[in-house]
Amino acid sequence: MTDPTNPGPQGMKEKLVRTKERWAEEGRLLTGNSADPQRDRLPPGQRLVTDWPVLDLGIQPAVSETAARLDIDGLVEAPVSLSWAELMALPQEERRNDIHCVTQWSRYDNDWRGLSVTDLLARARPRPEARFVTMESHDGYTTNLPLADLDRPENLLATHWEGKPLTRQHGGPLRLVVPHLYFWKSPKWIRRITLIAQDRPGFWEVRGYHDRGDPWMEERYSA
Ligand SMILES: Nc1nc2c(c(=O)[nH]1)N[C@H]1C(S)=C(S)[C@@H](COP(=O)(O)O)O[C@H]1N2
Ligand SMILES: [Mo]
Repeated sequence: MTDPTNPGPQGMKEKLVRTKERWAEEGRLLTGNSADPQRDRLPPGQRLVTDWPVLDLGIQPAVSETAARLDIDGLVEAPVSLSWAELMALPQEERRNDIHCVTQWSRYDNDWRGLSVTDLLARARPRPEARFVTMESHDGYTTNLPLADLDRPENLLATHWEGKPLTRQHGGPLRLVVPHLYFWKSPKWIRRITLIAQDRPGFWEVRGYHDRGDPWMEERYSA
């Protein structure tokens, strides 16, 4: 059930959120299988799409370039707070990866351009007690990760998709992409990454979704 301490942003589509909450309660789409990411490209219970579905809380904030900042704070030696211009002056990197959404669709070979997550984290100098992150977006969405799942070379703070600036509906101007976990762990319109010592579940994690969300283990829902 919805955690009253995490009611979610105002203006979200309550019915849609309630439906996804019910899926978690019912364990919908669970196959009970796991798979080996080295051998099976498609995780259990997923089906391949070639379009790119849009999923969010129904709030798609228009984030101007003056509003588009990124902060990395919390348990760090050197908090990072970068304007859009400062972010754009950093080296750009490319990644190609697959997307796996918990609502069952997967999409192969997405080409991204953006900023290295590992470089930005290194710049912030995490303190030894930092073990998790909580992330905030401009629509009020939050999600959490173990720091080790964020600090991986394949992750990207994406500004471009297939050579074009990331559209507003897909989280432009800046979104995180964490391809080894279900896509709800990849916040669109990202604003802040806070390093913390103890895990703090986010929007979907308090609504029955798994804390980690590994698609190969079919970690759709919490037990
Ligand atoms: N800020 C924000 N990020 C978000 C969401 C959201 O509602 N708000 N939804 C998540 C979910 S459930 C999915 S599946 C993906 C969808 O990204 P897409 O719309 O680009 O396919 O974004 C994730 N990141
Ligand atoms: Mo999702």
